Amino acid sequence: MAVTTTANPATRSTQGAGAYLHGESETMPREQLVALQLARLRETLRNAYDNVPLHRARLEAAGIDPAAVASLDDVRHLPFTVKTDLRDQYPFGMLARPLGEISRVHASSGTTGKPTVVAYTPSDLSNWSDLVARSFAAAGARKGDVVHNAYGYGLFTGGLGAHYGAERLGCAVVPVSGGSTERQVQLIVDLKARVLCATPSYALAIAEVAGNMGVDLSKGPLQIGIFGAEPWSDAMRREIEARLGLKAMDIYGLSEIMGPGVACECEHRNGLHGWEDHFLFEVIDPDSGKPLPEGEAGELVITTLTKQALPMIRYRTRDITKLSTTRCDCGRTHVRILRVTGRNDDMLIIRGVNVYPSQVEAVLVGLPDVAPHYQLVVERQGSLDNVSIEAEAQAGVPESEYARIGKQIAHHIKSMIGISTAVSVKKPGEIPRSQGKAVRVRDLRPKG
Ligand code: DLL
Repeated sequence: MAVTTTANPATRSTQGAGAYLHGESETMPREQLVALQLARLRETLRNAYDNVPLHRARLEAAGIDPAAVASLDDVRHLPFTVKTDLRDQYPFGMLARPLGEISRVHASSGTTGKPTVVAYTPSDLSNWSDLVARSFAAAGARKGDVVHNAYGYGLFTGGLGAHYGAERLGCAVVPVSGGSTERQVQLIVDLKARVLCATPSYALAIAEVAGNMGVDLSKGPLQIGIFGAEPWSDAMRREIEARLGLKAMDIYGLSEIMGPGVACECEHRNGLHGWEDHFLFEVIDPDSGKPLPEGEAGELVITTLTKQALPMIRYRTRDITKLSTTRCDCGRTHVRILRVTGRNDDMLIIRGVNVYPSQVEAVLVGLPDVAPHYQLVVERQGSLDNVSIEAEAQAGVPESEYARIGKQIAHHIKSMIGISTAVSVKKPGEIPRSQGKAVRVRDLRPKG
């Protein structure tokens, strides 16, 4: 692949931070946005009903006539779609368009069984690029920026999704993907990347390798990080910002709905603007399935409004968050999705207390002598599950200190999260580093 390196700071756009790319859509009055959503919802239901047997059967069973949906409140009566539906319909059973109209396929690996396959028409790909470009602009990227894209290229939506979105914005993309981290450091410096795209855990790995190479990236060209694809805490955000000398912005998305760019932070960073002209967002109680009022935490449910190839009706993301439609100072009217703290599937129950790995991260990162790398280890002991924490000492800390550091971490975990758990402190480099999504939980329980 050719790498374009023509960007020059002197030719950069002079727009201020947080400038809108699609001003009219991004600041549309909410009543207008709701009317647009209703019209597009009807089209989506028609597409799903006419072209996807599973959706038609579910809508009929629920007694819903797509043409009769009169208001957005009716959404609560529509059936849910879940990840296993895609697996059961593997590979193309949920497509609303014939393969002759499909131009790209992505897939998520899935830990067990078949992957989840998703597909896009040319119009879907174009909307996706627009939304990633809009997200990047909200995060502070500009035409003319060099964008170092370290999201994985391939079946994962991160690499190509960010790539075409950055191109659409007018950036010069360095399509480096994950891995060969020393080379990444060199490229960031030599090509003067202003924007770094990566998972937050890989961004940290890049900073660490740079340090080992004697390169201080905090004094380098990077100004903006567009990080997502996994949960990360504010403590991690501060750590990454200090090490890389950039402003770290959160981007959210999932392959079943599109990929990166479903939602993104603006310069105010008080939630991620979910692009409501293309998606309908709800939060439900994960146990009862009932919609929750704005501001209450629950499972995010998303309905696509413009997707042709893979219309999704009330897709249960398993991600836990809250919504807010209060006005954002940036002027965008689109709903804010508060940072996703974790997935329902990643929640551990430690001695009766529900814990997400990101809560442990928030305690660990920033403690003196402790490096920002960790794993939670789940084991079966008799009939009970036991969870312990593996943390890592910072370089230069004598091993004789490890026991004291472990006790200190256990103390903080107890006082901040309320659980007593064993902590072992590892030597620098012993916790595996990620090149994509970090593995935060090592599950050693017997399978099956
Ligand atoms: O991770 C798409 C993506 C790529 C998003 C690059 C952002 C940047 P999947 O592999 O299908 O797609 O995984 C989707 O990752 O349901 C969340 O659990 C998690 N996730 C994604 N972004 C965030 C985020 C991509 N900003 C799953 N914060 C989602 C927390 C996130 N979790």
